Amino acid sequence: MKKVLVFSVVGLALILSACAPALGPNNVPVNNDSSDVVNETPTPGSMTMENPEAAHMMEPITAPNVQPATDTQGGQPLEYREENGVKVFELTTKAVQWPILDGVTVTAFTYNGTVPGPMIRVTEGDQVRIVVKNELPDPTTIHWHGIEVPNAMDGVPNVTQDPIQPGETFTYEFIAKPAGTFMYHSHFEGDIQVMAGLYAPFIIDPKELEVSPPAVDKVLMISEWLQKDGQTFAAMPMQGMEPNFFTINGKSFPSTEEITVRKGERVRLRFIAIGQFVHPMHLHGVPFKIVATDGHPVPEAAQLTKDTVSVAPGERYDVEFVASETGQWMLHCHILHHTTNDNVEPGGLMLMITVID
Ligand SMILES: [Cu+2]
Repeated sequence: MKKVLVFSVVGLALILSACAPALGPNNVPVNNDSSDVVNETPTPGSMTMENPEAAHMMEPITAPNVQPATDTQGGQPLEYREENGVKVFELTTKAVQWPILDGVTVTAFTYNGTVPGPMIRVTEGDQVRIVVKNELPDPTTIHWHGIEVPNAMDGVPNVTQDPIQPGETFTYEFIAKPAGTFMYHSHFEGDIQVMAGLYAPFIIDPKELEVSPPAVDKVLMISEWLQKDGQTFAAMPMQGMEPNFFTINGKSFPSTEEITVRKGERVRLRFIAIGQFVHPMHLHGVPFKIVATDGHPVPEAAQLTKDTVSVAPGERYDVEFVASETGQWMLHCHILHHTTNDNVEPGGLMLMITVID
């Protein structure tokens, strides 16, 4: 009986509010016709449908005759040759079938056939030259994220350079500075090409050698994938395009690499988020100190002690800890959907740190 009465009162109030004109600030009537509201604020998905130029971002990543990757581990140091004091690196962009997990392979756009691409590691002040050959079906450019390069080397298509067309070669050259954790990635249709795998670490070591370098110094590049019915799409924070696979250095757990360290040794992890989602990375067992942000050292007195650090797209955090207890300690993202493979746990952004005696 009481319920009926409550419903009647609520129902009456709704009818009255629907009949009376809604009042905005200063009692000015506002137009609350719902059809207008729908037209004025379309959802991203409907924007894409209505905008043919944007529709390509919802198409699968494809290239003619994509071959399986021949290397299985990404982010490995890239060899260089010296020419008149210049360190010369060679990169080729190409599509490969990249295994992120046993039985799961994505169609990836890569530097030299791996995800992430090879690590460029030099010393502060080095003159570096990077020769880029584009073997993708689409134009591309490379942006040297966080590195203080001359404007013409910044890699922004149609602003600082013409896009590198398929089959073309472009040469970047600059002095590596400052020291720190950086990366390089595509800046052409970044929403597609970066999500397809065109990213890699770029580490600039300080001129003065570290007095006591850590026993383990590991770069961890984090990204996301959307793999549906054997096709790969550029994952993004948009309805219908959300990721279902998550990778650290191009691999999902349990295919992520294991880090082994002796008890008492110091570990440095360089987190780099290159996808389109934030990842609060959490370490079991011991806390860590944040020793550098976006490549720049944090003064000791300002170093936060934490066990979770949120790494947003484009950010880098260098963290350090001493492995003080033996055992298998897990490092994982604390958005727990990100520790699944196609919605099945465990998977995704998990990595095991094994501390031995
Ligand atoms: Cu996450």
